[in-house]
Amino acid sequence: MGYILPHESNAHSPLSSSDPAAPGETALVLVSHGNRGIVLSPSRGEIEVHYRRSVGRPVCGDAVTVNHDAGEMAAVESIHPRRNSFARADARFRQQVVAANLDYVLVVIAAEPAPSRDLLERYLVAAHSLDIQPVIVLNKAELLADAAPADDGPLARLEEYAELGYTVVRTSCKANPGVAPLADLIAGHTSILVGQSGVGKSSLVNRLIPDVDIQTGTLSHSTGKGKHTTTSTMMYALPGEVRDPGFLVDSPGVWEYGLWEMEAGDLQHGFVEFQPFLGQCRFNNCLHASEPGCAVKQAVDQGQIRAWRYASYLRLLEQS
Ligand SMILES: Nc1nc2c(ncn2[C@@H]2O[C@H](COP(=O)(O)OP(=O)(O)O)[C@@H](O)[C@H]2O)c(=O)[nH]1
Ligand SMILES: [Mg+2]
Ligand SMILES: [Zn+2]
Repeated sequence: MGYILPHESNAHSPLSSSDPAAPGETALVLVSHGNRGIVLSPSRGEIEVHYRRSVGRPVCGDAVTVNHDAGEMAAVESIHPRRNSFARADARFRQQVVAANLDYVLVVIAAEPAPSRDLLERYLVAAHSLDIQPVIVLNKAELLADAAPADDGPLARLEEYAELGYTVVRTSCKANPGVAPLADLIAGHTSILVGQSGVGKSSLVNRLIPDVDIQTGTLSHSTGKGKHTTTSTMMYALPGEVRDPGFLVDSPGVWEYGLWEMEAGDLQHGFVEFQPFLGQCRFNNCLHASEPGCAVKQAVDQGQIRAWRYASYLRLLEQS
């Protein structure tokens, strides 16, 4: 394979300057379990690697330095600094990193199962706090084609999310409009699919990646188990441009609801329309709840911030 790694296509890329046969080659982690994984090596394609004990735990999307002369199996010597990372909450609500160096968090929602209240806000806040651009994907779009939803949940507010500046993409794995608009958006980028179980994330992967079974087979043949498993977070290469195809991370089943507890102070940065008003409150540690002289609350009263977004903020604040 002739892939180059995402974001390393420029002249000062570590790849362009390195001898492909040299021990210290930069490779991209596609799947990682325990102390092993599969990386995409510019010189050797997809190869199994183990991690030196000192290295820590690479995740999909990590750029790592691989030593091909380390013995039977190539060894990861180091993890390059991460541009960002996506995390889920573990059982104690602590952040656990599952993928790194992402361009987009694709937050998938659908009419069925209907999104729970504040789910979309929670994902948007998470993406902002992790410094990754969120994209709202309405899958099963054909189910909403003729009937606008009666409720006041996110499905009825997609236009307003677009007005707030979010990219909203409609897809269907069963009918029009298909997945082409999403394919165009994510080509050449690295993205992760998140959202409730049943909204169609795996169906989107199957539509977006024609050889997904082959890639899954290769990636599953890792870590000594060698069996076809879809229980791990995996990074797939998108079709198209061989030199810079883009990648898509799917995270089967495990962490679809699990967002970590957010800091009260982080929350406000996840609401894009609050930003012009932050720093203008009477108290510099204002959480914009019931404090006097709150510029955010005043903006709500004057119609510059939507009341339903502010209400969602207050609910998330209460839960934080
Ligand atoms: N009507 C409709 N059903 C879909 C669509 N995409 C996926 N599904 C169905 O939704 C169910 C859950 O899909 P799946 O991809 O497993 O969701 P995941 O849990 O998010 O990975 C399956 O029965 C799919 O066939 C769509 O665009 N329209
Ligand atoms: Mg799935
Ligand atoms: Zn305030």
